[in-house]
Amino acid sequence: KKHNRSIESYFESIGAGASDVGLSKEDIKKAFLHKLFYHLGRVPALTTPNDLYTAMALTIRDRALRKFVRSIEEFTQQDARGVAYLSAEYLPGPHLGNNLLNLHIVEETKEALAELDLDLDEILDQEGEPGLGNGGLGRLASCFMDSLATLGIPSIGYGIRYEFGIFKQEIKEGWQMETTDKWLHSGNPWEIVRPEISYVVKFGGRTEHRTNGQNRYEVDWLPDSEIKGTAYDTPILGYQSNGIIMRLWKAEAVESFDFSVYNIGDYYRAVEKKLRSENITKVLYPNDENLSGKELRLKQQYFFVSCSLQDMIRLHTMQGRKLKKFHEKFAIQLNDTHPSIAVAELMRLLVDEHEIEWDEAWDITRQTFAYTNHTLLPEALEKWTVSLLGRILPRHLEIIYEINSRFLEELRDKGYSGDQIARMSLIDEQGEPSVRMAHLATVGSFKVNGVSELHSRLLKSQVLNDFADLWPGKFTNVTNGVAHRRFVAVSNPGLANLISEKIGFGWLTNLSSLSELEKFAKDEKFQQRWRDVKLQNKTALTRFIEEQTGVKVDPDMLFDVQVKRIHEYKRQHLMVLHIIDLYLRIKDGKTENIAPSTFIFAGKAAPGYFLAKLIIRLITAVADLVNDDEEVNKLIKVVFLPNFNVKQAQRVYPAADLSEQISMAGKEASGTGNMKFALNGALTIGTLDGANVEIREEVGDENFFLFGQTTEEIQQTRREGYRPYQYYEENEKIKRVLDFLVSGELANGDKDLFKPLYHNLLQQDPYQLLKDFDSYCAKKEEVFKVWNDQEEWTKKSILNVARMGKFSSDRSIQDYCDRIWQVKPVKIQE
Ligand code: B1H
Repeated sequence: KKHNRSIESYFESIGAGASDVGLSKEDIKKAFLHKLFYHLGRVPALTTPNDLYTAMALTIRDRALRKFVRSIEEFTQQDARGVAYLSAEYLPGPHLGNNLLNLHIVEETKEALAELDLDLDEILDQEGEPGLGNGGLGRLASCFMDSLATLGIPSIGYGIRYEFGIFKQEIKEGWQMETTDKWLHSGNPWEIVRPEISYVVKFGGRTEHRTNGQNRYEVDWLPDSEIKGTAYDTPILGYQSNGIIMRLWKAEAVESFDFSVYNIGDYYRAVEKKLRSENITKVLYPNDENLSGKELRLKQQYFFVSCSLQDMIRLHTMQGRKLKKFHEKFAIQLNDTHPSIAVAELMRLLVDEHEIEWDEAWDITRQTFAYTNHTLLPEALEKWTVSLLGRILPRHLEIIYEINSRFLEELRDKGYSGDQIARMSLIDEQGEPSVRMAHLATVGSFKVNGVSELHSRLLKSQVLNDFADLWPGKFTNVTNGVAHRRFVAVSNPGLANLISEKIGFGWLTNLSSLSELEKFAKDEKFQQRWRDVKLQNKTALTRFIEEQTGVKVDPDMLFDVQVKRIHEYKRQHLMVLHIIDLYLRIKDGKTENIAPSTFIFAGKAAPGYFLAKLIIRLITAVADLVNDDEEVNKLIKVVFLPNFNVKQAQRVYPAADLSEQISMAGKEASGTGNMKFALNGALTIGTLDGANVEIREEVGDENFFLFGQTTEEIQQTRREGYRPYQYYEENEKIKRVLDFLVSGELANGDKDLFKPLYHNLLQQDPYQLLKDFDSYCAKKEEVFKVWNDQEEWTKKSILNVARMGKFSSDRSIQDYCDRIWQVKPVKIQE
């Protein structure tokens, strides 16, 4: 209490008291004009849209900081156990709208701007977004930041401040083209650079081993280069709570100039070194679940991990705490294996730099880390060749060998066979020797989790089964969730208001209370309003689609949407095959039972992933064919929206009627788009994959369009020797659709263009599209039937929303706290 008063008076004394960062309309207006003038040197008549946005962002940032500083204060004062989330990717999306909601000042801000003849929506639309991630994994990290802040968990998110995030996607003549994402070009009002928080990170060179005077074995690492990492902090506010930091590291040269070179007059070579250092955080690898083993990527991973661990050690020891109690202060969550070199780095810091004995250091390390696995795809499991790792991180390779030799010794003592030991080793000796990062993360962690029930089960029975047998208690599940405040309250205000009007605001902090909507599911008046909201959202999306693609679509049609990264396992092309089937039916005049539909796709393909890019080309080819055909376009239209990102996602989910979650069972670890759609009232057509399984369990089988083989059936099919060609031969519909791909009717007569896809499906069909095709088409017929009964559809839509309470990331974070971190919220008295 006393402390609290003193901090309040401190705030008053520096002009940051409650009245200085007031939240009334008048306060906001005054502060906004102040920012415009003193920060940007503008008067209202001469501002650009970016000036207006920046001034408003800074106004809100002040108010955010005021809250946020209180939580940092309190976390430190209470010496609470905290969480460090290590993630190579974040996708926060635009900050302004979310912060307005969190501060509860949407209306005040709108009015303040209206008095200045300005429109809040236009200002919100100015904001770009930090595209510092590829897809679901990066967005999950940001949903978790939102929930950590809202729940008041002492925590910090560490990552990389890529200068260029995920590429911008444009469509040229139907093909994906990549251009650089210049997200920092108009400045970034949300981040605060901390030049005094910086660390040196070493690379390369060699090690020297010796025994010192006290008979202690010591290792020196003599690197051949050093790079400095500087902290850039972005405050992440919680809903009606304080906030946490997302701390991103930027690489710089230790010295801006190499003076020895500079002095002899070779200015350019001196600058070159600086440029080379900055390369490390230059650009995000756009590979999503398809790794390329590049040296620069390993450097990125080590760079941010080393900065983060050094920072945690500083925070921990700053207040006189013992390093040996590090694990009591921090739980470190590894977001996939991307930061898993942290296991070796913490060992190095403890043993080499802080002279803690190996065994004790290993105990500390294993009580600190927990590892989340996000994929079972073999091509996404990280491996670094011993030769590359040894060249970039010679000391870490030694430490990994030491961890491994002790681990394998343990297995030998337990009587494990040579085969088993080879399978479990941290080093893969088949082919070029390489380090299995998932094994390093598993051995170095006290908990390992998957991201949905199904995925966690498969993790234990497939990829990490030997480890699950050895340490059954180590494995657990935390089903993903989403920031429902961003993805419903901010992005779908129409629906949010309707919900709040009926059941109050409790759902914003306790999503389960959505269940109170169940009793309105059959209420005709409520249903009508539910549909009105959806129609409004669809109308808004219609305008956006026309603006972006030139295609006019009708908001009364069924909006059938698949938005996510383009990948064969996600089977965008299964949806395309069905659209081609519809097209052919319409051309045959067999239009009965087809509900007028607009098929909407969006998503990026990894730049080097040929088939994924060809799938985009196929979608645009089908779009051109369908949309230009008078006979067809009254019944169906096809849209590919370029450059899917968080901002666009916030427009798309609220406008969807049907959510496509059609990956081959066993491949999608969780999916989180599935949750965002259902929370916005879309019904799902999906396989029993990832979190679809749990969504269906929650919303009820009768409110979910299930199709396709189960994971077990997929495996059975493969064991029996799947021959896709047989389906082509025996199923006329499949034959017709596939032949159409190479008929020349697509892409202006080009018969060869889609041959690679055609052959892929006929010869391998690794994701069993042909096997699931009939089941998918049949389910689509059912979709059309239900759609034609709007009351039935609306009832299902309401019930979907009412039963989605489980899928808030607040619940996921609570699960992490209870099952993994053993961390409790810190109460902040205002
Ligand atoms: C997911 C990735 C991923 N799983 C490597 N794995 C990457 C792997 O740049 N890389 O090298 C980037 C991303 N991403 C996704 O994680 C899963 O596919 C989704 O099913 C899941 O919902 C999401 C969050 O858990």
